Amino acid sequence: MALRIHTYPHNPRVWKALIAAKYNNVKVEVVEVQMGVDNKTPAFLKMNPLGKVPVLETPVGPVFESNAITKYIARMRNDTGLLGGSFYEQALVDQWLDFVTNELETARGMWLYPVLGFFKFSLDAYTAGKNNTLNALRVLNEYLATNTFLVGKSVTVADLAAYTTIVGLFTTLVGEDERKKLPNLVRWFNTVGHQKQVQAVVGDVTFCKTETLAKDHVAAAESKSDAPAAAGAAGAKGKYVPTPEQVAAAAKKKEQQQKEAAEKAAAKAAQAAADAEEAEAAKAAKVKEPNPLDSLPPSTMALDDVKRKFFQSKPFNADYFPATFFKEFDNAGYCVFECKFKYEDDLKNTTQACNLVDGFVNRCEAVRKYAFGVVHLQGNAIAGSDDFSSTSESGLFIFRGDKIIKEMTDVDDFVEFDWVQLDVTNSADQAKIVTHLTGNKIGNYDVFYRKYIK
Ligand SMILES: N[C@@H](CCC(=O)N[C@@H](CS)C(=O)NCC(=O)O)C(=O)O
Repeated sequence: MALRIHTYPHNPRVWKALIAAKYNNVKVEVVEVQMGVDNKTPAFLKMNPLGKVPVLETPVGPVFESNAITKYIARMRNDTGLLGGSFYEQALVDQWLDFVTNELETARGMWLYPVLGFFKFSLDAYTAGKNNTLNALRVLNEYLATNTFLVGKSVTVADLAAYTTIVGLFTTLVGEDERKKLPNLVRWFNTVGHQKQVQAVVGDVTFCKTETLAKDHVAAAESKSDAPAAAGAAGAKGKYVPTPEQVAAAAKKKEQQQKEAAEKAAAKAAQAAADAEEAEAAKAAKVKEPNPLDSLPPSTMALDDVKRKFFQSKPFNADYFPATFFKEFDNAGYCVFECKFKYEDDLKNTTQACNLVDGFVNRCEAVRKYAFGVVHLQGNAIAGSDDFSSTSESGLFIFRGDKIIKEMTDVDDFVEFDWVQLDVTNSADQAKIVTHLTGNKIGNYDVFYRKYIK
């Protein structure tokens, strides 16, 4: 029997389990639950007496609680490392899972659920929910200043739980201004979100510009002064009971106040949108700081030409570097560096090693304008398996100027590599350049994954 997960569609608590299933290549059938109906049946209550989703049906019995479900699926394959490597890493995975559930999810619910119309708005709950959520996000942001992922060097279920919980925050509540204060968290969010397994389940995420308020939020704040009158109208024995006319007049007054509040909120929202547009336009108009690389003496070689000539045939023009590049290379205007990833232990799992390369290449976006690079994985093919052993990662970059460019040293991964400058006039170094860009082997190892930064 295949695993079956019972849930309503687009449930973030289920996303983390489905993403883990993608990493582990585990088939999970999604059984759609009509809330309030299917989850109240005796058969469902037998699987989860609380009548809550998700529930996972396994060949030996049901499992409820989304973290337990996610860990069950993560445990089905050891080599993907979704539960952490060492004993200590496993504890850290549990630490962050508990943090997400207890510190982030609870607070997020208090802030988000009134906006989604699940609960009535309450100012106290809103204030506590928002403050506690932002505080938890600040803790994550601080931690991610020096860590690429929550645990170790690759994605674990801790990242999946945090990511799927934060999606709703970034799309609905945590607006642009707040996100600017959380740069490490946003960088991590984008890195996790770019993983193909995450994309396959969650897809692209559109960030909100400003916080969405609950419909009854503004109205509740405006009508707070009515509270004593409403209490007086409760009509308990021996207390003042208003006449039907007074009730009608109070209702009319309240309706008028709500109308005014709605108009005020709409005007405020329009003003906020206009302000945001103005700020955007001002930002676009602001003259960009000149990049010193743009004021270098003109070069006889254009990187765009190098890229175009190298890729003019598919997958690349193998003759271009040996036959043309070394003759045309402008030694005064460019430099070439070889790089080697320092932590081979992190490459033991082939899928994760490929993910690491993809993440690094994604983070090199700003590098492309002034560089051409390649990164690859090499190792020993294991007979009868898609995996490789003794994997290492290395690469090569041609940079504008005479040293490694700032755009590169700004990339988080930069410090995880050893960098050595190559001499383009030296034939041994020329051979290295050709091998990095086009070779099928590095030493005795097969190059099995290669990405260009172009
Ligand atoms: N801690 C549980 C929470 C489950 C939960 O609250 N599920 C909600 C939907 S996301 C539910 O089924 N609510 C239905 C109800 O309370 O009747 C988990 O992580 O699985």
